[in-house]
Amino acid sequence: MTEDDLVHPKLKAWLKQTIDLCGPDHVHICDGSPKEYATLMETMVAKGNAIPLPKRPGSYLFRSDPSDVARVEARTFINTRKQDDAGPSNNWADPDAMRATLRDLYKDCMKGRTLYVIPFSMGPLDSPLSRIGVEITDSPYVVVNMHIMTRVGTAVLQKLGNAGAFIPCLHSSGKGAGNPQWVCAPMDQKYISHFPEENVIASYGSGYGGNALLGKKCLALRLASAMAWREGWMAEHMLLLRLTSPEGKRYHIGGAFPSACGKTNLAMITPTLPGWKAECLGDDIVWMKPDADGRLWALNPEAGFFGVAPGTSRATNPNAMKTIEKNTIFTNCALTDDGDVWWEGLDREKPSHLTDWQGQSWTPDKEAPAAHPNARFTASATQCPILCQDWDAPEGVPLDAILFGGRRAHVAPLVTQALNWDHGVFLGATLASETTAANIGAVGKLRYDPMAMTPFCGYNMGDYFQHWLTMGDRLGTKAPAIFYVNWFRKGKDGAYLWPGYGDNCRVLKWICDRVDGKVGARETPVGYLPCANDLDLSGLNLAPGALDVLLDPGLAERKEDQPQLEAHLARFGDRLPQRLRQQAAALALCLP
Ligand code: OXD
Ligand code: MN
Repeated sequence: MTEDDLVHPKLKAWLKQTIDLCGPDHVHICDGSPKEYATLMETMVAKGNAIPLPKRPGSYLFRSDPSDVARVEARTFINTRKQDDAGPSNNWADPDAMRATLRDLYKDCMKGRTLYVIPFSMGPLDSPLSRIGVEITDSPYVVVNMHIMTRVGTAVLQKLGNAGAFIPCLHSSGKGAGNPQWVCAPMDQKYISHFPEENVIASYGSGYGGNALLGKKCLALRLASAMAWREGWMAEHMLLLRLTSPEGKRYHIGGAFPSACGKTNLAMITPTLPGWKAECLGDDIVWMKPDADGRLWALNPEAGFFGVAPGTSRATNPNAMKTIEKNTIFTNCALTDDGDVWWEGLDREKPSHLTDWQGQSWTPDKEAPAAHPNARFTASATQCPILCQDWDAPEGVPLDAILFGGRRAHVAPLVTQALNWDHGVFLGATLASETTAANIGAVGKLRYDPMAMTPFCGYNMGDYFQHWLTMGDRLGTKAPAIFYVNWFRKGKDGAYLWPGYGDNCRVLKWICDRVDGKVGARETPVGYLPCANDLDLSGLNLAPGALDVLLDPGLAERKEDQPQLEAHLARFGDRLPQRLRQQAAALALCLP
């Protein structure tokens, strides 16, 4: 197919305009076929950009430039006409000024390169919730990743017809000349730019993950969250799983945790409690909409996993390990001498020799890790051995419970049930977590990350809080129950108190039983907490005293957090809903 075969006048016009601006040597309209994927991979292997992995059929390793290894929140912009509409949690730029800056950068940026047109759908093509995007990129690495992460190809163009709505997503790796293996622009020339009032995305200068695979964070979260606000649905940074009890009852659970806090592990959990079965529906993004039955229905708009490799192992996530046995793209992992990938946390023993993520010889005496802490795998959802058969059901699945959670060594108990929807929204709005390597910046610093959406909310977060409250009003008694979990609480010796991973099903069981009103809890100012005997701890050997700490509401510690929490909420000024102010005031009254 060539650009002359395109029948959609707006798409044709946008493509022509982009070709004129970016000046590529060639244009390729992607059909999404396995042949297209194979040809691109062959070309990248021939150029030395992709390393085939003999131990994993159909799999390849890529190494990025050392400056281009994660999302860049500091270079991510929401361009609304009024600054206040982007809100205090986003970088803002005037749309006209941003367009002018980008025009200069994009000018002739694709000289000597091929421009790829990727028609993609977020969500199954037959779902009323789905949205179509078209990404134009000069990066073949982006094309192969989009093949896995979204539904790409001719069927999307057919659905679009000549008048269907699509979101234009323009991406260029940038003009940087330095690294022939991985082109990218210097940091101050990277722009991950969103125009939510026009539904347009423009990304320049980075080839990595969420900066470049524009269906993911840019479309399915930042733009979608703003669309959802306008249209009465929700776009959230959540995993989605189905849990089936020994009696055969199904529960659907969505979980919002910040990046690199274990969403993929929970989404693919292997329950340690006999008789409980888990199935994965998604690990990063959930779109949710109230249906005619009054319940909230949830759908994962992605088609693959872009997971953090370090820490993933047969012990922590055996299902992810099976998912990535073949047909997987690895980025910034280490390479073993016999042609496999390796990362910290994969095995107990470190190999005696590796090639590190920067292509240098590595031995275990080296201080620096062999794999980058934000090294990733890209694999199709269909390779997950516990993928739920309803993962691409056009209507989604009805949601029973929503979890919020983060990494918190102190303060937050193992699990808390919100007292009601407003309180649940308050728990989400005050989610606090220690930062990870998923963003370029400091690691391990505490930050408030409401609903794990700080980097992904495409409009003013005060309005986003109000949207959550409004959705609760709409759902009424059919609203999912809200919980706050923390697998990462540490004891005085700095060791984790809770085993996590498969044993998190013990917490999920309590959650399902709470949904059914079958199990006890005690009411505290921070929510309903299980008493020790409300949790199924059979066969688990917790350290003496661990449970007391895990189930402590942490009121004294919260008192210390209070100034930070108040400052966090105060940032939203007038846009902070009164109902959340009331929640904050009620909590303050209960602290010692
Ligand atoms: C991701 C992230 O890649 O949140 O999912 O950074
Ligand atoms: Mn994420």
